[in-house]
Amino acid sequence: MTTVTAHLHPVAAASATGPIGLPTLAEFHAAYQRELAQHADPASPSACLRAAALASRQLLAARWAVTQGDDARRAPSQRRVHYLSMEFLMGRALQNALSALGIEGDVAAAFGDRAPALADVLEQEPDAALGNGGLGRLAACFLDAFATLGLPSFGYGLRYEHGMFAQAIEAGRQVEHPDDWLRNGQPWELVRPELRYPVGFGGCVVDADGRRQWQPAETVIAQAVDFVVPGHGTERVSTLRQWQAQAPRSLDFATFCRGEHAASAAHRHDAEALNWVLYPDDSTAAGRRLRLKQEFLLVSASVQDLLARHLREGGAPADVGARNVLHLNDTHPALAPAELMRLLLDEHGLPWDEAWRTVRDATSYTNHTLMPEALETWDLALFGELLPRHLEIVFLINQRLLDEVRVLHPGDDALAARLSLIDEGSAERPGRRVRMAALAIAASHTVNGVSALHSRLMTQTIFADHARLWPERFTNVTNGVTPRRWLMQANPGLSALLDEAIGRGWRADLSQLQALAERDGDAPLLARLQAVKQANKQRLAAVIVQRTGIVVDPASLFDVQIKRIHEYKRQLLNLLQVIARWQAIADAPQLDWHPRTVIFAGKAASAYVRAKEIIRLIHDVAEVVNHDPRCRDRLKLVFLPNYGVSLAEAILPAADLSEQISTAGTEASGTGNMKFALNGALTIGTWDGANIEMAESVGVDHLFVFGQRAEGIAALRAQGYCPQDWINRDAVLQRVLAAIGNGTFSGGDTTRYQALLQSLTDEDRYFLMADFADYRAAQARVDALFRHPAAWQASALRNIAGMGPFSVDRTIGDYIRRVWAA
Ligand code: 26Q
Repeated sequence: MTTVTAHLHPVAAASATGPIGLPTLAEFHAAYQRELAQHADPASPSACLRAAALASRQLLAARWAVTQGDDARRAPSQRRVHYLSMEFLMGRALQNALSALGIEGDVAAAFGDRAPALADVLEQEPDAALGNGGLGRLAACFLDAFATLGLPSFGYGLRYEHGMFAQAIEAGRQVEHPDDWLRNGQPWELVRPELRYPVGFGGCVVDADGRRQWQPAETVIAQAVDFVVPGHGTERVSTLRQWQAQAPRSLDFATFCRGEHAASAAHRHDAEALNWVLYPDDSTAAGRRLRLKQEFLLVSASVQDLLARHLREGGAPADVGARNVLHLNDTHPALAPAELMRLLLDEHGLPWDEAWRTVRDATSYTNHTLMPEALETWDLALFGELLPRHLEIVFLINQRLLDEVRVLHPGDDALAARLSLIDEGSAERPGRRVRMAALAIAASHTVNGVSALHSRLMTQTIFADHARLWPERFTNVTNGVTPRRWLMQANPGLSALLDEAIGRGWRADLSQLQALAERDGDAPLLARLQAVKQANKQRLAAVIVQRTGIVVDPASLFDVQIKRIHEYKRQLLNLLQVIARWQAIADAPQLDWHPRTVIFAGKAASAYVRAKEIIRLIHDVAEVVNHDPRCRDRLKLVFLPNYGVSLAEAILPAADLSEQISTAGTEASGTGNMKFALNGALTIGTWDGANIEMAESVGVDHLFVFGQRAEGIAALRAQGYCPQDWINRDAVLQRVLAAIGNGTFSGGDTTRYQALLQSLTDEDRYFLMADFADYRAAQARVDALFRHPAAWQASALRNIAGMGPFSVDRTIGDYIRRVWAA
């Protein structure tokens, strides 16, 4: 029995933000001054940013060395966690580093008189946005917990030169611009010249000395670039190691000397292209090929690195699993167990069964989505061309798997076909494909979903056959978020209030928030909670006018939906409700409407036409509503462009209402829902993902729950759902759809939203029509409660109080107990 245990430093509550010691601050200043002196314009915010980042990095590097030494000497039973992810959405690093070093306050003071304000310096830093959304931000929160809990660990990712695209809005439409986050250099990065691994592609497999040997046709070098992740209230750090592909030779010297300068470096272009962008559009064959190569680059370099470290520390190849965890953040790194098999079989000569046991001891996998179309598969021909030895290994794993199935379920060929790692193709989708989730499950000792509902549905739907075959493999670990970034740093006003009310210990033990629950009759506390919210809303109002030109009333109810734009997340349902509200106000402006500001932010995938139409419709509706004199200030509609980690930090503390309205059974967990509630927003939401567990923790009366539940949705689907029936019964809904259709929001153009409308009236895949009336009823309850500020704030306080279980520290504790110690 092996274990993973965090060091679980008894975090002195006060040390989380307080100075860890004078030497740290003095060292920081010395390093800071040295860096600044080298700058042409030392008073500029960008010079201060660079100097502060380099000075912080220097202090963190010292902690890194100590942590590495401690980890190498860890107890024999303790496993090191390797978290493989194609995405890490780290956001900015400086404020987090200063706060972890315990010198944020001192640095702010020191910056004040001589240089720009610290806040202006922090604003200079570009987000590290090497991810798309929830899955990538979860990985970043995990690193924070790894470091804070003192868990021996590495995050492994790719160093994309262009992360998530920057979103601009032109004439109401999303326009994508490349994200040039490295343009001013990256002071946080530590290149590790000694850590370089060859990664092969293509070629053939031969027999040599009784072993299979892969002879790749092409090799690139994976160069390690480290990013130190500081822990809070501890001197422990974790490491995010990102791979940069390089050509094995800088240039072909003979070609260069012949004067063919471009040709002499052509191979460099091919190698470096692997790092250009996050998620190349996979609608083209060239894009898919690049994506598969990226996945293998991540996997191969990471597995070589962990194996080398394991051997260096004196481990035997067959003990890799006893000493190491190889965790797959969704299936994107699912080639890792195949690569570890290859190394153990072909390089270390382990027999198959021993190698397979070792791999399965090490590997675990998290699924993040039930959408069948998001389940990754690879064309078998492409797979075999790029990774011939890995395809052989996949076939061998499959053979043994199917033998096991035939013994347990003789004659059930249909079951065997469903469980196979290979999809044999169908009339609609011809061609054989490798099923990455099936590979990940076969290679893992434990597979988890990310909320209770999601984990249950996972074993009842997409992985039902696997769960019958291997029920003991499946478990749940509900997501969580880091209170350090999402409360302490994003919301200093609320943090200070909490410190006074319940002490400072919540940073390291979020369950302490529970002490607030009994205080919901404490009028002075509720008044201060409201004052903090009001100040945050004022700050956001300034951001809104600066970025959109729209003036909003900070006294209005801030109703916020921020997340990727996706049909299942139902931003469109929210917008339909906004239109209905506008129509009602226009009908009877004399009534006592409580002012509302509806705020959206989020990016649409560049090839996702329907999601882009929704962004355009939001802008078209805003144009009409925001200029309707009958509305005056009772309704404002805002779309904040370029949503990302930093914008979320500005928005979340200012929200009154959090929109979590996905079709029940579609949102695996959600993590924004937790961040909102932690910042004192009330949730309007469906019985979906982690909303359910939040309701259970907070008390269901303190959320506005509406809509069909997952079982109801499944029943509607089974009956043959007909959206038109729901429309026919609802005059408000008819009027809303009519307004969109008759060009009210498109200058009389009746074609612009025809396809979008038709998707609602014909198929309505996400059941907006079925949930519309109940959603409006829930919104009416929101309006009613908001008229009673004390009651609203009491509910807000209860929401904060119930967020203890949604700390990422609890999540990682669960992984340690349920997944990584197995
Ligand atoms: C699939 C096939 C081929 C290429 C890429 C993909 C792909 C890429 C990214 C599939 C899925 C993703 C991202 C999924 C994701 O972000 N899921 C979110 O994960 C969060 C953390 O667990 C949850 O809170 C969200 O509910 C879930 O949507």
